[in-house]
Amino acid sequence: MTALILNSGLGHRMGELTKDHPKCMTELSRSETILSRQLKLLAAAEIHDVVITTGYYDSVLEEYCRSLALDLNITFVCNPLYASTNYIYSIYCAREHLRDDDIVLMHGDLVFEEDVLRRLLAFPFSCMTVSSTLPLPQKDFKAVVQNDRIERIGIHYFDNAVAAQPLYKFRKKDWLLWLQEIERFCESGDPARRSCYAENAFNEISDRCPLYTLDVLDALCGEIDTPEDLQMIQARLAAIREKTVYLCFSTDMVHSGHVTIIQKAAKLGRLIVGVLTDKAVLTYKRFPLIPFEERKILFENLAGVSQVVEQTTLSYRENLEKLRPDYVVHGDDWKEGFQKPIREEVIRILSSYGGQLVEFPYSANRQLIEIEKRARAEVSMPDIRRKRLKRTLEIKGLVTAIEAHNGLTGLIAENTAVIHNGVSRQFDCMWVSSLCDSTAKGKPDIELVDMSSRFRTIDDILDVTTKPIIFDGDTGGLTEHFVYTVRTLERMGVSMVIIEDKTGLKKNSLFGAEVRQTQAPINEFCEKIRAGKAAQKTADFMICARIESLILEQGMQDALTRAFAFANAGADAIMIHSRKKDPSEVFEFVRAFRRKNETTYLVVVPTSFNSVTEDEFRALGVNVVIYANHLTRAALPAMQKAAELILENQRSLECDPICMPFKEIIRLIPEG
Ligand code: SPV
Ligand code: MG
Repeated sequence: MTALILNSGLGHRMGELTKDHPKCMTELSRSETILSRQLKLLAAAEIHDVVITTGYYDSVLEEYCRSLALDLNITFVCNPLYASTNYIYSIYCAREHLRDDDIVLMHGDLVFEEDVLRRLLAFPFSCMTVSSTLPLPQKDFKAVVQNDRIERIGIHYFDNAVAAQPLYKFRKKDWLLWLQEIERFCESGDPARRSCYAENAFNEISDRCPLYTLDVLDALCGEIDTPEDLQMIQARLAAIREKTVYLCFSTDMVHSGHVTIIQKAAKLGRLIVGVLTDKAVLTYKRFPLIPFEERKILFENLAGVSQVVEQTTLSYRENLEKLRPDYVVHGDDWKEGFQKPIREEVIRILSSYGGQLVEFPYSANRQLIEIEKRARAEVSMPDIRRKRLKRTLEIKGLVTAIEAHNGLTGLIAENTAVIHNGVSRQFDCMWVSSLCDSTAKGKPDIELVDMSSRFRTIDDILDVTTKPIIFDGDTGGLTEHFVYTVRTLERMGVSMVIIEDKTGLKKNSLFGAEVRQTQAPINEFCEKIRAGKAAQKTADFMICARIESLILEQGMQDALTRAFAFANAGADAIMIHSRKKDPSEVFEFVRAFRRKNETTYLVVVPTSFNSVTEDEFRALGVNVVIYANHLTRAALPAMQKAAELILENQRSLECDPICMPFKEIIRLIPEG
């Protein structure tokens, strides 16, 4: 795309203001002229090739452009007959520079909002800016329009006409038609054809040259011909600067793409940046490398940002209702996919008070993908991953875990996110269940799968995920063995091990007292906790004591006595288990425990008492909710069904509808 700016004219109607420089150098404010504004907007829109036709005060103009030191390749073409011809002849003089590209053409006295240029460039066809809301001007351009297509442009047309501004985008093919006609006019030998409007030449070929209207309505897009025009446009620009723009960031790594969108947003008005809190980021994205407070300072110090506020949810609702910005700016990447409902809500809220959503093309370039890959590698390192469970507990109060028993289920735990009723959610961490790990190997949950094999499962999950891990350590085995387990888990980057107060042959708790199981004596189990705590090397690793008194029908008092003893022995967390559908015994335990102990984390596994919501657990003072076996239990019937369908039909066609297409599986498992 090449920009053509026509600056040859005398601008005599401006009086004193153009006494010693061309009109385009008229100041709009202390920091910008008509021309510097145009050039900066072009550079911001990534249009770097500019042709400027000059004449009146040509060397002053050239020197001024150079002094702006913008990242532009400007070609100056002087129209030697500027005093006796019109810009049709200036274009003719510049013709050799205008043959190879699409063209954005503007008069040198035209002032427009950045959004007008953005829309012009995004328009799929050749177009001219018009305004259907402006009254038809007596002396200025009007366009005669038929079905959005322009048939005539000039100052004398009033029928079927709209006010038009000399700002065009031409696709090369269409432009060359007009240019050819301009050449014909200028080479005709008739002086009148060199001093008329270039649009007269367009009118000759408009049937062959499709030019559409881009209706900018009330947006600023106007020429400055007189000091009165200047005053009016200065007032409009001041009003634009008064406008507020809202842009939200969750990122912890600012790159050139962010800087560009900030610059573009700041052009629309006073820019308020919303920074997502850590808690909000955790609802849909990986853990931020930099905490909220630092990310906020980072944005406060970026050029173009006027104010930074916190955004506490992925939904913009709260901040939009409070700030009522004139514009919300976002990349256009949220039109589809996960954030689509968030976008739709933003549009609804904006339209309720007349705000506008401005979307810029989003390009996920290779460099960006590389940065994100490095960030993910960083957050999956053992030292960083391990401490994140504690940090997430501090941030959220209540965290959720879903079971994972191999790399694939790890990826589901890692990547599944939803937006439900405008609220985004994902799991905070993963539970490596003894039941599911054993089941995946076709073995009973009786500590038969040895620790080395369990570590192998953890390793497979660690390999492809970043989220923290809570490990189901069964009974922890002998105290002498448990200390080694603690060190290995800690070294691997696991955040918490849960050991249950059973001894001898452990069976799954969901059998309850139906099978013979023995609870460990309190002292013995306290000793195991103490030894484990003494063995760990970092402050991040946590040991959770799991109490089986309710499972083994030993009563509430026994459960509470054990809980206080285990907490005193150094357990970072207490897990209370129950296999009753009715949650009242768990509630009673949690309430009684919390009355005396407010700090030790409380963990529940609501497989049986599954009607209780996370909010209810949070209100009671529970900190970790583990969905302990649901991926295994959901997968099993689906696999059984597939096997049956193939057997019944003696082919796999009938089984296909319940199978995930391979393309989707490949998407779930990215390469590299
Ligand atoms: C597991 O998931 O292996 C557990 C929880 O220990 S439960 O099956 O409920 O005992
Ligand atoms: Mg278990």
